[in-house]
This record gives sequence, C-alpha cells and structure tokens, in this order.
Amino acid sequence: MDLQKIAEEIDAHQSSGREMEKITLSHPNLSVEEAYDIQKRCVDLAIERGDRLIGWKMGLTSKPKQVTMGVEEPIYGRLTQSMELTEPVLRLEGLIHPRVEPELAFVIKKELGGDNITPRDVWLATECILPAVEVIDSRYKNFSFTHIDVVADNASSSKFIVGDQGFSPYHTAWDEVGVSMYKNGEVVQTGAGAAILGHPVRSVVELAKMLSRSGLTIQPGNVILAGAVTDAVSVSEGDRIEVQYDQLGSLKFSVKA
Ligand code: 0L1
Ligand code: MG
Repeated sequence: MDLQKIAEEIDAHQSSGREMEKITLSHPNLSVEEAYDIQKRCVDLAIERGDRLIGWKMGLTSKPKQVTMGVEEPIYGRLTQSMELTEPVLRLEGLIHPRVEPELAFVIKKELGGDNITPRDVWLATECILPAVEVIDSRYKNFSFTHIDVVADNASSSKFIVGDQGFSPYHTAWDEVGVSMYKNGEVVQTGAGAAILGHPVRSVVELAKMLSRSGLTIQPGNVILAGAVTDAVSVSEGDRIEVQYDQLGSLKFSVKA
C-alpha cells in the first residue's frame, strides 16, 4: 500500500476544502499505525510548504464519543501554525462543514515523554492553561468516518483559537471548570472540564504515552488542545460564538465568508 499516495490525496482535500470518500472504502486493511503514518505525511507536506508544527490535539476524549466510534482510547492530531486564529474571526474559505467545541489548552515548558508519565509530571511541565475553542472539519463526506479514517485525516483538525490570558496550572480544579457555549446569543452547549477523560490533565498524560509508541515527545513551547468539554456545534456565515468559562473569562469570535 502506498501510504504517501494516500497522504497526498488527503492533503489535497485538506488544502482545497473539498470533501472526499473515506479512505477505508478503497483501503479496507489499513492499521491504526498506518493511519498515524499517513497523518504525519500529510502534515509534513504542509510543513514543506512553509507551515510549522506547534503542538498536538487530543480527540475522542469523552466516553460517549469513544462509544460512538467503537474505540477505547482517544486519538491525537497535529497542530500547525496556520491553524491558529490570531484574530477573533473564523473565515469559512477552505472549510467544508466546520463545527466548534470548547476546550482547554495546555502550554508546555519542558519536554514530556515516555510511557510511564503521571499527572505530577504534567503539572511540573506546564507553563499555563488557556481557554480554547477548536474548529473541527472532517474532510470526509457527511462528517462520517471510521477510527482509521479520522486518524489519517489529522483527527479532523482544522482551526483553533486560544484566549489572551494564560492561567497557572494551580489556578483552579480544571475538572470542575464549567463552560457555556452561546451561538448568536443562545446557549447551545454546557459542560465541565471532567468531560475530558475525567480530568484534562489525563489527556496530556495519554498524549505523551501515545506519542511514546512512535518515539515522539511533547516539546517545550507546544500547545495541546486537551479535548472537548461539550459536543461540537455546526457554524455558518454570520454566526457569533461566545464561550464562557468559570473563572477564566470568555472567548468570542464571529464566522465570516
Ligand atoms: O476533537 C475531537 O474530539 C474530534 C476528533 C475527531 C472526531 C470528530 O471529528 O468528531
Ligand atoms: Mg477537539
């Protein structure tokens, strides 16, 4: 199987914002390891065009999402500089069917790796935690995929935005942080940090363990989207999104063509 050719196909759809058939329809025997290999090759293509790896995202971090997908562990994806919104505006150009979900982001100051790391190790390596919103956008038709498909498609990574204010890891009990997401002034989702694997710190532990299987580590300066606090909500042109986080303030952006 030519993994590079599959990566080039997915990359073309990621770059152009055109939807595609699931890769498992034409390649039913792909393994999870091969799907992560394809994911890396796609991001390498973006890096060759001038993008830069700046961190990681964790997906499928809630039990209901794992049950829906028939998996027992989360998945990870790669974040690049071009995915970060630096203004409070989400542009729809190049996106297919974007959905937004409130998250918490860790900024890491010390290398973290190995298959035996603990929450303590993560706290010692964390510079700050930021309120964040992830924009997910599957390249597959109807947002429909298997575990293998979504891993190869960079865990549906598309865009993300983080708050201006970072908080000490000891600021609060992160599993108890309540979140309300508003679309055009109406509450559309509520949740708490515990939706992320029971406690967001566990997501970073899991990421370090999963990366260690491929000999990778989390690097100083990396940003990590730990996972969704609520279900994702579709957005379209003209929408205004506001997410209020207990004790952390709010994050707002608008959606434009
Ligand atoms: O960030 C997420 O939890 C999403 C991971 C991929 C599954 C999806 O696109 O819903
Ligand atoms: Mg997410």
